[in-house]
Amino acid sequence: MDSGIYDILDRRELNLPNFHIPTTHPRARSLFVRKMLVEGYKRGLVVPEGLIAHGRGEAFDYLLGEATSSIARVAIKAASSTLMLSRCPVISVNGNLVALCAKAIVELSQLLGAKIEVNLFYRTNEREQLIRKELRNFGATEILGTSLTQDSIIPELQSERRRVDPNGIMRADTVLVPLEDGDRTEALVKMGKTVVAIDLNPMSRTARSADITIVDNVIRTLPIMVAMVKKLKGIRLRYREKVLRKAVWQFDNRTNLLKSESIMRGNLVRK
Ligand code: PTJ
Repeated sequence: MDSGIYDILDRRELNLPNFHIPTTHPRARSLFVRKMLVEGYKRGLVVPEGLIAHGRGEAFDYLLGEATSSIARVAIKAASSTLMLSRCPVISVNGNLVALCAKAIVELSQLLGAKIEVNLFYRTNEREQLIRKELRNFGATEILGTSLTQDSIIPELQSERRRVDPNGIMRADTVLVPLEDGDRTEALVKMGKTVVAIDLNPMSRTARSADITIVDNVIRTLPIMVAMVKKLKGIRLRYREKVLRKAVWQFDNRTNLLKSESIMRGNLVRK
């Protein structure tokens, strides 16, 4: 089992109402993920636009073969290493991400000692609180970015995403931005931050502007990242930094994106 969603389907960890698709159905996983998002929408975590964004992601995932490629795994190792080497890593979360991966986000933040900051494109106080509550249910203790009384502004960014926590994204040296819009990634890079993105679209501005882009579905990537960080933490201390630095140094985002595009083109010809 290499992905979180297999886990969920097999162990029925999430007991979603009215999900009657048998696990043997050829598209069971994909339908289950849709159901998770729809439930997230009904609970107020996800915006309607988030369902559309997911549809775009699904199309790219289909071309990718709905599996985490060896190319994505190289990026996951470089991303995990970068986050482990960072002084102040922050995981930025939005509605879709929390509906799909709340448990893995919390586990990853605990393993990395990374802060979690809620940063919404369609920001409302009500959604911020619901997302905060959901993350707390999965064991998160400190969640930044909700009810910002004191905020910092990301320069040159017009959307609601420009308002960030002075002790979170503003202070971070590395920001993990799963499911992102390109504007903020570009702005964060301009501010000198290292940006790690997870995006199924290797041609997006986010994918191209980030320092490390994992071209994969967040629902598969985050549990793999959790396992990767655990594995890297298991390396004897005196060798560990060398291994981490090598994974970062060997990684080239442009080459990695081209390889992901090539997987998609190959599948397109075969399908
Ligand atoms: O919760 P909010 O208010 O912050 O809003 C979140 C959305 C997703 C609506 C907002 O960030 C948005 O509009 O995103 P975009 O600009 O549509 O970008 C979403 C990107 O994520 C696209 O490139 C999709 O291909 C990609 N994507 C969608 N679903 C997934 C994904 N990438 C990885 N895993 C997914 N499950």
